[in-house]
Amino acid sequence: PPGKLTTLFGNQTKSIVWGMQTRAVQGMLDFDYVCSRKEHSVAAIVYPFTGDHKQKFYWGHKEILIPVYKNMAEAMRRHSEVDVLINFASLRSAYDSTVETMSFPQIHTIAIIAEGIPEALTRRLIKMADAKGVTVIGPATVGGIKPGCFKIGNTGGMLDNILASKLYRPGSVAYVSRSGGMSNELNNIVSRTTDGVYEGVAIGGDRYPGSTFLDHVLRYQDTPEVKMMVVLGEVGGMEEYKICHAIKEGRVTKPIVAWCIGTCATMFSSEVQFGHAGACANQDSETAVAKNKALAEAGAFLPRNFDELGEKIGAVYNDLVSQGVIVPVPEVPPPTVPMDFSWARELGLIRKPASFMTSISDERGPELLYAGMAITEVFKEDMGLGGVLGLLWFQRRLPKYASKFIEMCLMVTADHGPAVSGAHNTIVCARAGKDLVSSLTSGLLTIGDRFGGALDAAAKQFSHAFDSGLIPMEFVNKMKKEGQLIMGIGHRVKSINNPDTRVQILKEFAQQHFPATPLLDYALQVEKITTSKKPNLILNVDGLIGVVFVDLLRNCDSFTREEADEYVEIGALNGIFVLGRSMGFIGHFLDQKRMKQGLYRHPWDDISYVLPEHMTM
Ligand code: Q5B
Repeated sequence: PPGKLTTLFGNQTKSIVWGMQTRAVQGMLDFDYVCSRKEHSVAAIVYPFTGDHKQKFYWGHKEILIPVYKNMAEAMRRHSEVDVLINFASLRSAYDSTVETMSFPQIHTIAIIAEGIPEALTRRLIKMADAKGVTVIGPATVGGIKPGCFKIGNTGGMLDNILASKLYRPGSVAYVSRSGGMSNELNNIVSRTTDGVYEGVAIGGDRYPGSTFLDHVLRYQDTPEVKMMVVLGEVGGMEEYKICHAIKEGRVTKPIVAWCIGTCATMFSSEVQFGHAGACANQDSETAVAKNKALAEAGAFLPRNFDELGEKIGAVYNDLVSQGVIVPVPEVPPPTVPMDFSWARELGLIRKPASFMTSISDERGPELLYAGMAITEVFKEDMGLGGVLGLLWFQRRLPKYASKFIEMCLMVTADHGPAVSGAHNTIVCARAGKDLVSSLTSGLLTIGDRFGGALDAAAKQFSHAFDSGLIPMEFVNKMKKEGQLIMGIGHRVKSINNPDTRVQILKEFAQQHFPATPLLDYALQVEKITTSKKPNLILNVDGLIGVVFVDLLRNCDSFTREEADEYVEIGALNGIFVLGRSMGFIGHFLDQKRMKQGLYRHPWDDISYVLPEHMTM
């Protein structure tokens, strides 16, 4: 079988990432940038669940596009320079995608980041990889890192960690550990006690890892730039004994600082399974204590406990420096990688004025909030549509009678037949073949002073007159003198002889349930005057809702006077008609569609054509 490579990664290594792991890819790109690589290490992403496309990433300050392929063969064909695959496939698909990867001879290293692959399948993968000369790192791992060259996925953590552990440039110490989490700790320890990490691999916690401690120790032995090694083993398995053997045989001659974690297992009366699948001693020789003893006897440098690991690494390193084996090189500051906005904000380093503000609802948390009230509470308290409207429009819980009144307004304004201008427009639009939203909005756009949109103006006119002390007659006369119509007065078909029961219903409710209705009383006196002139000049549905809403806002104890005036000023009240009548317009739209009504064309005999006569020159 072809031999495996000693050098897995260089500063020109190119990889393919299997899986849409955009954060991990961005992390790799940021690492590449901070290492001053000329080009980024991710050539492409393979993700079978979307079509071929390009995904945006940052390369330093610049935005770049990385291709995403549905199909691995296509990715390999287009990126023949790639020799590393980082496999983020799930435990269910990791086996198949790794087998597929091995069918491409260009790939010599595969890092698999998937916990829980069945051991039988992992063993098959190992066999296949051995036969093809492919190095597998993982499966249950975070990967590995080679400062200045390449980072597998999320290894090394975030950029601040990478900078703190100086992983942007190579040192002289190579390590191999089982745990990905502990490899982060090693990055930190090594960077503080030596000239830094040359390469580090976490082989993963599986009983059968794709590559072993010894595989990496031998690679490091054969890499001239590596001057010393650190092996962080753990309870369970016999892999560490292979290192002992290699030291004794003289195959490994570079100094190794080693420690197996899990020595506390001896304090338990029965066998303990630690976090990793392989971290359990099935016999005495698999205990951390036995393995530490064997490593020390073989000639590795062992601290007395994990806490002293850094000291031991530092001591061995200093020895190598004093012997001239290691000559520390001057530090060169790495290029600056811009920090992600969200991270900088989380760290409290920056602030930015929001582009827009909201104070009515919040969907970000576990539960939707309406004006601070959880939606489950809204239902628990049976707040109804009126209550919800109170929360969203006025940001407060209104008294029960107020919510009821709002619901009644929505009910009475829901429809007033097909002849009114808004319904007519909706119907014409629906019959022209338009969709619901277009037909609805064409109806809504007719709402204005003359039709359904007189609530706010009525509220303003009546309350200004009332507040300035005009008696109803003075108000009517003043409006007439100014040539202005009184908003909320008059109806095309309703009159004192044909009263509008909708107005009647709302009026009676307000009179019975509201604490006070001074503006309604005032408007009814105005109505007496106008209807004495013309029977259709009644207080209409717009006018009634307008004035009664002012009474509600001013007297329900939920608003200050300023707040009450502001809602009228900003035009909240027409919203009641818009919302209510939307129900009717949608009904008309559905009705026309249901009855398969064809294109409407207005009949000629209903149009008076009054063109200017033909002029002769
Ligand atoms: N005159 C509503 O007018 C209408 C007067 C007035 C003083 C007034 C008209 C008006 C104010 C706006 C208003 C909401 C256009 C109406 C609604 C929803 C609806 C609709 C539905 C639904 C009707 C005849 C004579 C003239 C006028 C005088 C009229 N209004 N004087 N103040 N407000 N009102 N809009 O019948 O001397 O003969 O020249 O603009 O409140 O939209 O069901 O249809 O649920 O869908 O066309 O209920 O009143 O009368 O304009 O020919 O006027 O009365 O100056 O006097 P009409 P006009 P003169 S509710």
